[in-house]
Amino acid sequence: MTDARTTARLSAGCNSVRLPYDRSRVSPGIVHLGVGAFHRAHVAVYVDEILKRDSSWGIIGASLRRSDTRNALAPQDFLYTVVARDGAATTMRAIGSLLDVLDAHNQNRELIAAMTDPRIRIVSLTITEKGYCHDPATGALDPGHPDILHDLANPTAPVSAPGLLVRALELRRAAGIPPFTVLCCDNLPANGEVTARVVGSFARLRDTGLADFIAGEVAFPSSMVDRIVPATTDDDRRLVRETIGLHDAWPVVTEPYSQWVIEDRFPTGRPHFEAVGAELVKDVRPYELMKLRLLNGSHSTLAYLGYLAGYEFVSQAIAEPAFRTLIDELMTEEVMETLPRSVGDLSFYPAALLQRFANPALKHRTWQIAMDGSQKLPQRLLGTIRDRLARGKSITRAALGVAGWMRYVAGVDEQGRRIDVQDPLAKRLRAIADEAEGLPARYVDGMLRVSEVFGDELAESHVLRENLTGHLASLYRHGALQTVRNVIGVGR
Ligand code: CS2
Repeated sequence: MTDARTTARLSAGCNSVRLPYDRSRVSPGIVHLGVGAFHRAHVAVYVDEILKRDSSWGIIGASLRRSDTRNALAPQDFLYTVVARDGAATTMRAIGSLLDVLDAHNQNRELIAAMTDPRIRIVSLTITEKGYCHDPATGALDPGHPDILHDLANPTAPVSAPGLLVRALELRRAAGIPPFTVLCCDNLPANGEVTARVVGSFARLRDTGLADFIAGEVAFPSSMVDRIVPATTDDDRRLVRETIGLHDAWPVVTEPYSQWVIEDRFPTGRPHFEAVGAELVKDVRPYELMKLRLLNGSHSTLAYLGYLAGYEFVSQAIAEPAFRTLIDELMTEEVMETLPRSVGDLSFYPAALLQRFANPALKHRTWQIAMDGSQKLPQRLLGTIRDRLARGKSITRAALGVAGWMRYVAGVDEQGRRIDVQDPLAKRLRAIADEAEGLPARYVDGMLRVSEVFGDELAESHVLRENLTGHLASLYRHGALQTVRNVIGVGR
């Protein structure tokens, strides 16, 4: 931080930062909930391009959990640098589409006022899987979730995304302002439907008239988002400072690749997204399945097994030939067959993903991806497993990913060190591991009863149970790397 004092800070007043549009003329058209690194390297970049053509789509961001993003970005007028890197090249650009970042707790009234502003026509979301306060296995709202209970008791000062959306829609309805479109940009299958379901259920718990209004008037298009964006580090800040000569408190470092597929359902208007590289389609589902099962399913598998094998970063894990083969086989021999044909020829996709994972310029921690597994596994690996079991096909590799998660959330690594397991269910999962006293079959049995993750049907599958028990026994006995080595090639 001494650097901040000695180096001029990125700010709008600084001549070195030139945007290709007049930022003083930009007005807000989008409120975005969840201004993490991903949003700032993805939607905010597409919108930055839009602003060259149409200045009415600036973004007001909101952080639902932390105030650090606002604190870092406010002194630099919410400008920041996006650094796109791979082994060959590094490019940097300043992004000006974010006009403000509000802290949902300390600036709750301002946030609700922004969401009620008639200029806002879209509220988009990247609040991560757990932000939906839902049951990951079914996608239904969890009415006992602490944030939901809070918002039911305090409907005018909500803290959850469903609570904020419902309150703002209620105020807009009362004021005769047309509703905004809710655009989910999280890694969930049918993410628009999931959002509509949790928002609708929450509204119904509050007021059935309001729930009917939302069901009839508000659009919740689905979208598939893709860009690998690791958490920002001090090394990233240093790189930006050395390159542009300015201190940026919160740049984001990402890969060159970016994809956004959006269901075209925006009754209250939208930016010309197709002009800036997004794909507007009728049905996003095939794209979501492709991305969640191939990319995210591989990512989670690599994260758990890679962490256990001692790899800090994804690029290190994928450089290990056994891991690379496992992930390649997971995609080509297990996931691909489960994907709808309508998504087109995907033969290029696994190799392209392996190359993205190998990007040596990204310091993407296996620990970061390992977070919140209970919320991620259903759509990343369990869907593949369910579909394959229904066809009587082998699930060896996908089940190894799930067993890796079980081994990981037990909370102790292969060297006996504590793992910092970040997951809303962490305590409960750890208790199940402890009760199993090292017996894989007992541990698997306890885990399969976690219905928020496995639902009812998978818990009954003997094939899944046997696969998980065998893998887990091997993970404990031989370690992750040896287990991966033993598994690759199996079932050919
Ligand atoms: C990752 C994703 O952290 C994770 O769980 O799998 O954030 C992944 O990098 C993105 O979905 C890529 O689009």
